[in-house]
Amino acid sequence: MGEDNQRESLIDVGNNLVNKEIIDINSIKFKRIMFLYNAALKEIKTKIEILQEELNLFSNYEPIEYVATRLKKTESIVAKLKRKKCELTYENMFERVNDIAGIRIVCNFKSDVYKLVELIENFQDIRIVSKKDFMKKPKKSGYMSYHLIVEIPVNFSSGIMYVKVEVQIRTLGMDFWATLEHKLKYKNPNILKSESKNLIKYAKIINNIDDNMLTISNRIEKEKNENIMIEATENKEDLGEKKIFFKL
Ligand code: 0O2
Repeated sequence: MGEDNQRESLIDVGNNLVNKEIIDINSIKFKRIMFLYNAALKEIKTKIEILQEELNLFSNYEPIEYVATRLKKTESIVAKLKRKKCELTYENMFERVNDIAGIRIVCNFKSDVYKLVELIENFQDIRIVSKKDFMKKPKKSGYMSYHLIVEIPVNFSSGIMYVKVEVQIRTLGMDFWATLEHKLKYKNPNILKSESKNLIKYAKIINNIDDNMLTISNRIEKEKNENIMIEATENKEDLGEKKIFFKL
């Protein structure tokens, strides 16, 4: 195949995928679509890792505990389209399934989640499609998290394509609950009502713990800053002969 033909097929990838054709999960077309999402996932993962390193190095701020990425399984894409009562077309796959590429950022404290949202919104090259704050307004199940749908620019030889990625940002506590609830109930909704109630109860307990951990962190930070201020003042008053030490 000549270079021109190869290039043409890439342009094709960009222009002709979003149509009303019925999805064929064994086709090259489907493989190409998943390649686009995977490329977007690599891009956003790198962006978040660079942000994380920058925050650590320049501001001594370490809000991110870990980052995980995943491409949605084929059967889950199809199941989601069916759940949304959509025809199984490529167009619907692009337009109605927002989380084919997903990245999860797990933070220490609730305040870190909001800081991260702000920082991601400030990225110059990405587009914010939508935001859902399930921390302020948890789901009926008890689920808490912050979701952003973003469009990531990916450079291909034929030009730039914007590809959708779902960004889930939450605390360690929220992630612990969501991971277990996902296994116990989310994919298995017919569990006993009493067990659903228990899960909601534990979501609330974890939320309280998250609040308390943040309060402790804020108190420690405040005390540290006060001690630094006292030390600075004492050092200024000290004419160089006497050294005063403070316990941190
Ligand atoms: P999976 O298996 O995790 O991929 P939308 O198109 O945005 O209107 P959607 O996509 O259902 O509708 O959006 P929503 O409600 O923001 O949920 C997106 C994802 O959040 C889900 O993807 C789950 O990963 C997670 N999630 C939402 N609600 C719950 C919940 O109650 N419990 C848990 N554990 N996770 C939840 P999927 O594709 O549904 O599932």
